[in-house]
Amino acid sequence: MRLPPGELQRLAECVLEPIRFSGSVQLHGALLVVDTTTSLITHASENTAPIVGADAMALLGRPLSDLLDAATLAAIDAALVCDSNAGNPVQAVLGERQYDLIVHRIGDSLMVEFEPFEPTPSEMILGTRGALRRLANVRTVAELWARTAIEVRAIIGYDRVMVYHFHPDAHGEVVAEEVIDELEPYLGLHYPASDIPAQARDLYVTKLSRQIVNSGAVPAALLADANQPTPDNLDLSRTELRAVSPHHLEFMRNMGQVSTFSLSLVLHGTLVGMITCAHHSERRLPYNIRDGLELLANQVSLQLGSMGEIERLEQRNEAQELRAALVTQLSRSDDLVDALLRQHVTLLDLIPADGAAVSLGGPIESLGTVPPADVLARLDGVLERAGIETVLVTDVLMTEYPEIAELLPSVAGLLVMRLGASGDYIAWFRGELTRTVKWLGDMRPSNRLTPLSPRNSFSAWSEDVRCTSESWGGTEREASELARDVQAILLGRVQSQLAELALLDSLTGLPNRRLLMERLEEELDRTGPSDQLALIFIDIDHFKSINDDFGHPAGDAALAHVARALTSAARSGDTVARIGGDEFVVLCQSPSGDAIIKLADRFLAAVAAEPENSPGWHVTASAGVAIAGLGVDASQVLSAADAAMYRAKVAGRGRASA
Ligand code: BLA
Repeated sequence: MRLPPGELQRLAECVLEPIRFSGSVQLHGALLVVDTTTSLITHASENTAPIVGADAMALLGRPLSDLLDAATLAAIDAALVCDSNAGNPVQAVLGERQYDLIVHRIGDSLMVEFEPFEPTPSEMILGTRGALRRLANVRTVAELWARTAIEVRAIIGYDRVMVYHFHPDAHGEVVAEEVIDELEPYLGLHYPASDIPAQARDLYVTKLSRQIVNSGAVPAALLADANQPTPDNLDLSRTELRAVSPHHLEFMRNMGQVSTFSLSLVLHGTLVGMITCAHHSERRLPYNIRDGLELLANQVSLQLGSMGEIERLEQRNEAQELRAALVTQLSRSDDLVDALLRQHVTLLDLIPADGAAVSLGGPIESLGTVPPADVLARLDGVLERAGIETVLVTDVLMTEYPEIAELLPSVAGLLVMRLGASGDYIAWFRGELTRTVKWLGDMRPSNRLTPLSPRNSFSAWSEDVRCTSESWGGTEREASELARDVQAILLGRVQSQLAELALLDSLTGLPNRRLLMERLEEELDRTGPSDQLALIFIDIDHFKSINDDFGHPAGDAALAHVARALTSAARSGDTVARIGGDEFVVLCQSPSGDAIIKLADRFLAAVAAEPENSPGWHVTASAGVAIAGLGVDASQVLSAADAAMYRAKVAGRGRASA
């Protein structure tokens, strides 16, 4: 999709903000950092007094045991042994107040976050369990998205719960939403990639949920003990309380969001979407519920993954069946272009498009709406000059290949497979698909204070997307496999043509000596020596004198005349062959000795008939007949027929002898 104005600058600059090192925390909890080698507090958030009842400056340099009793310290140690967050939260009591401590270690630092304890409502726990079960029964991606929004809002009851899906170009879309009636719906709206910059997405792959309690609050800075690294050196990636980017807080305020809770949808290490819950006033969820919802989001991600995989496999199977049907058509047809364009399954069934064209040696033929013939004739040359070796696939021809688009003004989507250097190709064409994309907020620069500011207003804003076709969505894989099949079939045809040429006489098109001998051997194998099988050996009388008197072209014409005469006199089942020079042989099934001589006479009479167009020359021939008797092989039968023919010549030519 075309980028909104200023988006490149935002994409380049928003990613530079070091959000993991924000050096401050949100006000609803406090963070202490402890050096694990000395057990002394090295850093404290400046809001420890209201949260834990001790001044941050007073805590710096003190042991953690000044604040927590031995049992709590032992529970922290035990929690740290667990993988990931399994040991969290650790329960602690300070004076009258109870806390969830969320602990993790990073290098030599122990991070201890204090969240004032709030009991987890039992309906939230039951709701989460029920949701996990119900979501497991959902079968389609769209239903899963919708159900997720319904379930999450039923559990935590924020004003608005949205499911985002990230498109391959990183821009996002609200694909499901549950929202209170008073608010404008955002379902179906798209938003630019820079709304959630790349470094934030990287972080969300490992930190699977975030709670932002008050977008209007100024965060509490971290303070460092003397000689300790400054707080902006602390990696807060895994903390719950990390203060988020001021750009994002401004975004939230502009949207009217005071608090949010977001969950990552991660598939194979990639953030594919998010679930974001927003509320118009301060809200805070107990750690146990946040953790439970992370499990729910994980289940949704796994389900999305397997549904996507099933969908891909089904599409692939369907495409493979269509391709197999096309290949069967190709292998059964003499005319490959006909098999691709005009039979039961066509190129447009394999890959839907407005039109398809095929150039395979002969004239370029097409189906559906395609550019004019003279343009199709130039297409391969244009691709060659554009440096396209085999495949071109685009759904924005005008933007990606302006020089090719000039030739094809009505085409927005083009998929071409070039078939070698021959100029042949298979192409699919798609026209423009005018779509309206609805954006979350006006994308024009006037809707931002500066290019790096979030948008001021988020009301739906429509933009027409031009010059794009429907996406080819990976169909080039089918196209390239089909191209490979077509090339293999073409190669096979050329090879069998060559093999056929080796068995046919090039002047007359009759079987040559090799093919005759093969047939004779086959017949002998099939029937065994038999007086039913005969060879008639026919030799033109005084052939040399035709060449001498009328020239070689007349000699060739005489041979062609003899071939025609013998073929027309032959009965069905007889094989007429030219075995060399002026020698012809007819292999035939013969009822008896007398009948075969009669048959030979019939051939000689056909040869002696006046040739077409009275060329001036006239031919006669002599024939010898041999029967494939007992115990003879193919070459013996041929020699016997040759010898008989010789006897006929000696006896005065123009006759047949046995
Ligand atoms: C983060 N931006 C985010 C987050 C969301 C959005 C959901 C993640 C917050 C979280 O996980 O809790 C965007 N929120 C939305 C969108 C909707 C919504 C699209 O409710 C739609 C309805 N943001 C900007 C600009 C910049 C920017 C111009 O608009 C940068 C100059 C930055 N957004 C930005 C940053 C973060 C962010 C840096 C990370 C916040 C953090 O985790 O520190």
